[in-house]
Amino acid sequence: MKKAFITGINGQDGSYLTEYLLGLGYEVHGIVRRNSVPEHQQSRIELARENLHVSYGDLLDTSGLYKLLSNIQPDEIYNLAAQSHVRISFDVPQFTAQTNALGALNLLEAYRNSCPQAKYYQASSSEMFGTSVESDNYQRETTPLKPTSPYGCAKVFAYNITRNYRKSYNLHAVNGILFNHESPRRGSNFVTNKVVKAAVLIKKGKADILELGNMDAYRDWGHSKDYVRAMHMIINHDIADDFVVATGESHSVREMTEYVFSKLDMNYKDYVVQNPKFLRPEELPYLRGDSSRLRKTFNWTPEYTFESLMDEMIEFWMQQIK
Ligand code: F7E
Repeated sequence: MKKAFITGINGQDGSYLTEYLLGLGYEVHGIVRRNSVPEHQQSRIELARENLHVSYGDLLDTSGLYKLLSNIQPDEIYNLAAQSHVRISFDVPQFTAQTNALGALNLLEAYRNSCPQAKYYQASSSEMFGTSVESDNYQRETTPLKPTSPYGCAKVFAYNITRNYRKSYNLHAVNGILFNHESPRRGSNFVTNKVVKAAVLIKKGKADILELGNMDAYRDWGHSKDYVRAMHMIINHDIADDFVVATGESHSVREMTEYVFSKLDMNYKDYVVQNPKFLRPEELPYLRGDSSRLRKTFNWTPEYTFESLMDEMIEFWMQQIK
C-alpha cells in the first residue's frame, strides 16, 4: 500500500486529493494546524475513514515535520499548505512569506533528511507569473515570473527552492503550476464562491447587495477535482519536472458574476457595488494558462467546463441556504 503525506489536508485541494488517493488504495497522512475552534480543522475531511491519519503539524515547526516524515516514511509528499489568499498577503506579508516560502524549505529539509527516496510535490501558482503574458496571450512553463503580491513572491521562492533541491540533491521534487481552481469547497472569501454565495442569498431574499473589488481582472478557472488528478500525474512522472495546470479559457470577474446572476434570473448590475477595500495594492490583470505539456505528456483533460463548475457551485449554495 502506497503512503502519501499531505500538508493542508483540510483545504479544498487537500480534501479532494485525500479522497482521490484513498480511492486509489493509498494510506493517507496529513497535518492540520491547531485552531481554537476544533471543527475548523476537519470541516472538509471526514476523519473517521480507514487508512486516513491526521496529526497536528505546522510548516513552521521543522522538528515536528522531521519526526512525522521519519515515522511515516511516505512514498509521496504533497505540500499544499499555505496562506493562500492573495489580498490578505498584503495584510500579513511576513507570515505569508514564512509559511509559503520558508515553510516549503522546512518541509524540503525534513524530506531530504528523513525520506529522500520519496517523491515531493510543491503547490506552485499562476500568481507567480504576475504581469508576464506571452505574445499569444498565454502563460506557460517558460514564461518569466514577475509576481505582483507578497503571496506571489513567496511562491516564487518555494518554486525555485524545489527546483534547486531537485538538482542539488538529486531528489524527485516537482512543481505543479496551478491556475485558479474552484469548487463548492472553496473558501467564500475567494471571488467565485463569494459571488455565488451572495447571489443565492440575494435570490432567497437574505441579502441586498454584493460588494466586490476589481471586476475587470481575468482568471483561468478550473475545478479542484480535475487539478488534484493532475497533481498525482505530475508527481508520478518518470522524470522530475514542472507542469502548468490550466483550462486555457479565461473569463473576467464581471463575466463570471454576470453568468452566476443570470443563472438565477437576476441582473448583476442591480446588486453589485464596488468597495475599494477589496482592491489590491497591485493587481494581476490577466491569467490564461497553456497546459499543452501536461495534456500531451499524461493525456490529461479537465472533466468540468467553466459553466459546469459554476453550476455545481450554484447548486451547492441553493441546497445550503434554505
Ligand atoms: O481573486 C478579483 C481579484 O481571491 C480572483 C488563490 O487560490 O488563485 C487564487 O488567487 C480575482 C482577482 O483569487 C473581489 O482582484 C474582485 O483579480 O478569487 P481570488 P486569486 O487572487 O486569483 C491563485 C492561482 C492562487 O494561487 C491563490 O492561492 O478576483 N476580485 N473582487 C476579488 N477577489 C476577492 N477575493 N474578493 C473580491 O471581492
